Amino acid sequence: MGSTKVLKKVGLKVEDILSDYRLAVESREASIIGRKEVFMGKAKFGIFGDGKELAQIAMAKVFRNGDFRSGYYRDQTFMMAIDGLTVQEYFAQLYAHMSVEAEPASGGRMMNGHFANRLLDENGKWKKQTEMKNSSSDISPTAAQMPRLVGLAYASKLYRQNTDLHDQTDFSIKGNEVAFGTIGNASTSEGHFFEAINAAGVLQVPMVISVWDDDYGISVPKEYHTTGGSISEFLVGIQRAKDKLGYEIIKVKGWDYDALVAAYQKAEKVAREEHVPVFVHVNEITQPQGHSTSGSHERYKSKERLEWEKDHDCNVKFKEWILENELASEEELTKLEKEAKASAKAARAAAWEAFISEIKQEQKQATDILDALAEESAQGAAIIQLVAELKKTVNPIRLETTRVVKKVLRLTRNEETSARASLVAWLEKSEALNEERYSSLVMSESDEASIKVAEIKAKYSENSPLVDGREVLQACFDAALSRDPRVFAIGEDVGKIGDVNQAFAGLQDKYGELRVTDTGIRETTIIGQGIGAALRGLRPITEIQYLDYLLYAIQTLSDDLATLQYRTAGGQKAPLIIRTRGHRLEGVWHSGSPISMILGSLRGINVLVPRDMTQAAGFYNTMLKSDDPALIIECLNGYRLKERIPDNIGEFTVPLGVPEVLREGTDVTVVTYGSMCRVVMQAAEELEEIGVSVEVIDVQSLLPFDVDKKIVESLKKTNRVIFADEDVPGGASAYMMQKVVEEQGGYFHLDSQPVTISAKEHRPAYASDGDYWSKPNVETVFDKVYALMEEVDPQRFPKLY
Ligand SMILES: Cc1ncc(C[n+]2csc(CCOP(=O)(O)OP(=O)(O)O)c2C)c(N)n1
Ligand SMILES: [Mg+2]
Repeated sequence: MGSTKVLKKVGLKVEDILSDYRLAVESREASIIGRKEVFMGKAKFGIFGDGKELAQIAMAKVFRNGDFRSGYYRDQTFMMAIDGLTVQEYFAQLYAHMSVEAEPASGGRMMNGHFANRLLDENGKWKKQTEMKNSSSDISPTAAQMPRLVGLAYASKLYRQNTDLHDQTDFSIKGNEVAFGTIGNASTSEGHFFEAINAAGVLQVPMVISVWDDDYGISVPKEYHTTGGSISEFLVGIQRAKDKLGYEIIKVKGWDYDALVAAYQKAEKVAREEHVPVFVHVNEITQPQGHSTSGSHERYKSKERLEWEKDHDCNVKFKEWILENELASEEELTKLEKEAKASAKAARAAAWEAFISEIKQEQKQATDILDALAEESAQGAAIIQLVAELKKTVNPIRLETTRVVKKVLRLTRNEETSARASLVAWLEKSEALNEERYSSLVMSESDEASIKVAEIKAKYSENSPLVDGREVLQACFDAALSRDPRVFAIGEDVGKIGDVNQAFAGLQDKYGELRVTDTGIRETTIIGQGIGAALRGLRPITEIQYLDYLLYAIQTLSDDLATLQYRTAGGQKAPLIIRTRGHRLEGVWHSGSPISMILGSLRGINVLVPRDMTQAAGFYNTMLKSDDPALIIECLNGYRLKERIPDNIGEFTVPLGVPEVLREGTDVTVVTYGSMCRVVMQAAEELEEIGVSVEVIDVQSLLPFDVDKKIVESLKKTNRVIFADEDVPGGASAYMMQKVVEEQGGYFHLDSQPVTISAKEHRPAYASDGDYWSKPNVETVFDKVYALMEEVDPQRFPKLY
């Protein structure tokens, strides 16, 4: 084919094509040098995008401002092609350069190959997404990018179809943005992949999902992963037809430049214009350096396969194509390759210099003080030796200096010199810096942080109606939906019937199907749908029907949502509210008590456990004012209990981390939450009848927990404490005990050993008797409190049984 014909076919100029080639070579060179850096000990681990350059360059051509990517660790070339990553930043991440300026995706917190742009400014406020090319932040678990991808695409549907959102131009221009996903072939075996593919097909959202198919997942070939060996053939049933909604499926080879360009032009057009999801299967992709720095692919690929990979290397094929079509000469390309390689080398050197000079500078500040201290100290010789060894380190890292400083402070513990004082000051400053570097931003630190939302007390008047608890929530959600068009609720049975307990009853009729929406039974993509939409400026309330089913979504919640602010060092946020109901119903899968699982896996998300629907409503109002995510667990057995609707139902807020004393007492403090509040209050009344005075505290919010350390005040009065809940022994009751007895220093005020009350080690058996002998009840609480009193005064409180 003549060169003009070719240019016409791909719709590109020669210089564009040569610039693509240059980028392909530069990105490849970055992969090659990156691997060497790891083997030289300058970085801990490396995973690279070599072999996958060309498809990414083609995809980048149709990626516009406002669009979003949700991908994985192979996408460096795409990120470079959209100007979302420099080669220097790429290396800064490889080295773990703890600086947002040097490494904007994660401030050095994430492993190499984990990409993201900064959606937030330095104050944690949204930047204009419609003026940027956006990439949601990658995570390592395979296919974990899929649930979020559904939400990123779903946001476009809402922005297009809900005209009340058309003025949100920082986030969307009438829903014209496409969400591009990428995933490895082997990762398509995960449940998350299938759930997300189905969800996006049902929802009909503008999503283009590409599979980078290199036939392997580490060492395991495709026949172990995919029925029939081809994911696009597996999925033929989702192909749309005249009378059937579905996907457009496109199959293309990963080394075929003009076919790739055409494939992505088509994919984008269908997704952007028609809001139809597109599945792009890019096969015949290679892995020139194998999977990662953890091993070589010669161990598991045959000689023939390795040979085939050499021949089908996309950069090699691209060069052949350029030459065949006479778009450039061999010499021109060689010159271009040289330049690209030199540029990658220079970027590596600059990244290393920036990274290592900061560390060396910090080390030098410490060694200067150490040198001075050696002169003054009786331990001089030992210090000189430690410092000499430290200075010898070839590629120093921070911990080596800190270790030496701490050793020297131990050696000189009996000395008091100004140099030693300077060393202590150095350590304190360094620890504060490292706290900031490694442990900040688990939660939002903006002025919208949930912890900063001020309390507005609920107001009542004579006319405040007494209703079923669910109606309190219904009034709260009604107010939220009418106040803010960005708020929407989704979940199983949430739409038409207004959820299984009817807190949204009638609200779909009032606000329409886009605001209060039924979903399929697919917990992890319900959460992903929320995360993606929240990333794009919306305010989703996503419902998990019963707390026990949170397990289906726990991976997405834990790995994606909970880590988001932290792993991006404040570059991204998803203020998602997850609504669910738990604590108490009946049986093994409806008992709603896996609270320690939640506390253990969801740091980064507020975990709120309101005792009734009014407190729950206050938490919803608080969270809708904040930019943090929260899990709000309503009491399953509380929807029909009578409560009064506050007059300011849409405004009042319940502050986070503030426990409430439900009943004052002097003998024993019982700390509890959720449905157990009513159980403990009943037991307290019965104990009062025999002369035991119980103080009952509802912690209300487990994460954060009692931020002003108020509970210990109660222990100062009662000197006895019980932590009661419905989780397993050693679960959330032990968590509360650690907080109060250890963190708050409650230990110093105790005259009796601290006690926990929990459910049994198994899950509750079915029906009322099963519940009675599996979970704590009024009698359990009565007996435990009584036993404490018996120990104090056996005369007054003789053995009961
Ligand atoms: C949930 C989970 N299981 C296992 C791994 C370890 N792992 C990392 S990459 C990988 C193979 C992925 O292969 P594929 O999806 O084909 O992507 P490729 O690396 O070939 O581009 C595995 C098993 C992981 N990161 N996450
Ligand atoms: Mg693969």
